[in-house]
Amino acid sequence: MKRLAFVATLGLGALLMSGCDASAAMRFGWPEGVTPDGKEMVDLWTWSVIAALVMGILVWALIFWTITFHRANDAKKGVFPRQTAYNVPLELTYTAIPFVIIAVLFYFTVIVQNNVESKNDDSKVVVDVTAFQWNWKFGYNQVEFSDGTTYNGFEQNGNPFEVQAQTGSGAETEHAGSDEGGEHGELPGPAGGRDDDIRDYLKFDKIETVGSSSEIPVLVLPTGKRIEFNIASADVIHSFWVPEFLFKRDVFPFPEQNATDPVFQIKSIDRTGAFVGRCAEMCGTYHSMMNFEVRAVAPEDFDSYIRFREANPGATNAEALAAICQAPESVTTVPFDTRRATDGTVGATGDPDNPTLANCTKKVS
Ligand SMILES: [Cu+2]
Repeated sequence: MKRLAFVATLGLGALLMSGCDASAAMRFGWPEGVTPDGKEMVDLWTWSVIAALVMGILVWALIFWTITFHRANDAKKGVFPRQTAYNVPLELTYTAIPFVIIAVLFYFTVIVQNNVESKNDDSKVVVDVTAFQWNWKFGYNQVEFSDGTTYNGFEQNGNPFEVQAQTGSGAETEHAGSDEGGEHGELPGPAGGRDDDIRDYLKFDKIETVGSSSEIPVLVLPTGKRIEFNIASADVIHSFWVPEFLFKRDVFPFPEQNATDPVFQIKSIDRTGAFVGRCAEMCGTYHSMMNFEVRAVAPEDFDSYIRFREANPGATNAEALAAICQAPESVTTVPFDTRRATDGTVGATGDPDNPTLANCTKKVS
């Protein structure tokens, strides 16, 4: 008993001294959600784990009680133990209790899921997300500025090859994503054996941010506003995942034929900062390097950002970020280094909680 108490104290001590605060410990390994939905999901997760732990402790206690106090001793050896089968009330009880537990978990899961998946027409920003092997393109389809004015950024539907041909070489780089060529940022090939000319579900916007093998795409979004994402893949199935949103959704090619819902919304992002995004569906060779970054900025900075990009169509995303005093490149992740060499700087390159530029004056266009 003494030894058991010692081991328990040691375990508890290790847990408490490992440096994680109480709220982090209660998330049981999940990141802190930065959206209202994320927080709701953390609560569901926390209570589900607690329910499982209570059940686990009960089962462990029964096991240890049995092996401690009901061991076969000399007096009991060879004696057939007392039989307790066919105790109908007891059997009904332990059938009913798990059923109640499952019903309660199911109830709260459905409530949270419906909340997370809820949509309305009140989005202030509509973003078109295009996933391709192996990067991302983000376009601003609709924006409602803080002063109530709106911006319509939708250009056209179509497949990338057609759009290139129509808009010429200037747009080629913009739409193709990579001016580098390499396998990392190349144009996607035909999908699912279908012809390219029916990829008319892909959307192209006036303001787009495209990742390449040398630059992580940074998607700038405002805090405190409902945001709609319209996701589509140009080739295989990808998955849009921002761990701190605690939400991921598969990105399909041909969403209609695949009977998937490509639209989801988040109610708001509750704080400024940089949040890494990843592809969460095994999509090929460079799947694990298919990262992006969500940069949540104050609404007025977001307005300035969009106006800057609108007024300076030739400017890069990095220049637009610098214009609102944000770090011009991603701070949460870096592009995959194809040289497979490292100088020790691979990983985070800045402070995700404060990715602003020091001593910087905002250029308001
Ligand atoms: Cu992918």
